Amino acid sequence: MPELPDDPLNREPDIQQLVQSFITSKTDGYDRNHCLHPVLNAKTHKVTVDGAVDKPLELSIDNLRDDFKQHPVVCALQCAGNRRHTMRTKLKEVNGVDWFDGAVMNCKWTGPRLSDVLERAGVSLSDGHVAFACYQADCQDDTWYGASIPLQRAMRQDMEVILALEMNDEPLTVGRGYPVRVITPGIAGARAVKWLDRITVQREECMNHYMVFDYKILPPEATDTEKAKKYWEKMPPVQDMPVNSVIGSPSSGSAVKRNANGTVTARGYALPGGADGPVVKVEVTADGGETWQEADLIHSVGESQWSWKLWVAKIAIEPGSNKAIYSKATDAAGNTQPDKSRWNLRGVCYNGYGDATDLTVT
Ligand SMILES: Nc1nc2c(c(=O)[nH]1)N[C@H]1C(S)=C(S)[C@@H](COP(=O)(O)O)O[C@H]1N2
Ligand SMILES: [Mo]
Repeated sequence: MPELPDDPLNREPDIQQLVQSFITSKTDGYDRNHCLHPVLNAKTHKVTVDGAVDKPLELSIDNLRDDFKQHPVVCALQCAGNRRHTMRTKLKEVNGVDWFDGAVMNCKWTGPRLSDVLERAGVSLSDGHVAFACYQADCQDDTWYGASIPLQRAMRQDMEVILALEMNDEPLTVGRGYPVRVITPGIAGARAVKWLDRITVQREECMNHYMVFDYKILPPEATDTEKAKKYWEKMPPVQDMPVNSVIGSPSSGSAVKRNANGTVTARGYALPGGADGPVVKVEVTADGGETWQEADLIHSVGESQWSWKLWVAKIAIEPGSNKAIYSKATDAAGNTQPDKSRWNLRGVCYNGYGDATDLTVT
């Protein structure tokens, strides 16, 4: 039996470790939970497909594996709160788990395409949403967990939304949503519902707490919980994540020894915006943005428009204290990171330049 936590498990890996490997192993990924892990039986578990469909389905895990083509997708999965720490320290205090830069992983997921499953059920709406639910555990702010994505995104084969049965060619672990979870490439992790038990085609967005009262970019006027109240139901839920990059090493505040040619080696990851991948360029600067140098993108087997790019750069820096390196990614559609992104109360979708500050270079 795997060890089960007493509180919803929220943790992120060491960032230096995380950027060592293109594929994140099952022990290196972050964990984000609003509930305790339910331990489900794959032999009896069922996923209901209902709502605006001609033929509602009740699919076992065997059905999902044997009755549909299995589709692999390598993609980044990230919490919308990734990098919240940078927003709260660089801009202003925010509410939420204090994620640093490690609430993201890049894995290979395999399972049937959502579009194939929906086609079998016969979708009778042209515009609407596909809601995903897990009724298997009580959440901290709701009795179930749920999310939805636009129906048109769900129906597009090339958007590669899948019902994952495997991660990195092994059955999901309990923590990753065993026996089945949604994987929504390009879209915030909050929509990648674990321990999935229901898929509903509907006109409205999902009304779960985590869809309506969380994971939204509130306007800057929403400066506290009270002032936020009137905005929650007006603002759209986060779907596509923004282009991003971080510096995994050196870490801020560390002492760095220069290479023989007077350069410092920086490494990190870069993420494309939503469906606009892949990342095509990462630039770094050691003079506060006066000059930018292109980093080397590390090509890896299995990379896709949805995966992250690991990068490495050797950048010239004079010895001294209080040195800083910044990174900036650009994706195939030309989206590029701003210096700092806009403050919002819940600290979601921070995508200002990646940084390694307060370096002592010798
Ligand atoms: N059923 C369920 N699914 C869930 C969650 C949850 O609490 N319960 N958390 C969501 C959030 S906010 C994120 S970021 C991802 C995290 O996935 P991971 O724990 O595999 O990293 O799962 C999503 N799916
Ligand atoms: Mo999340």
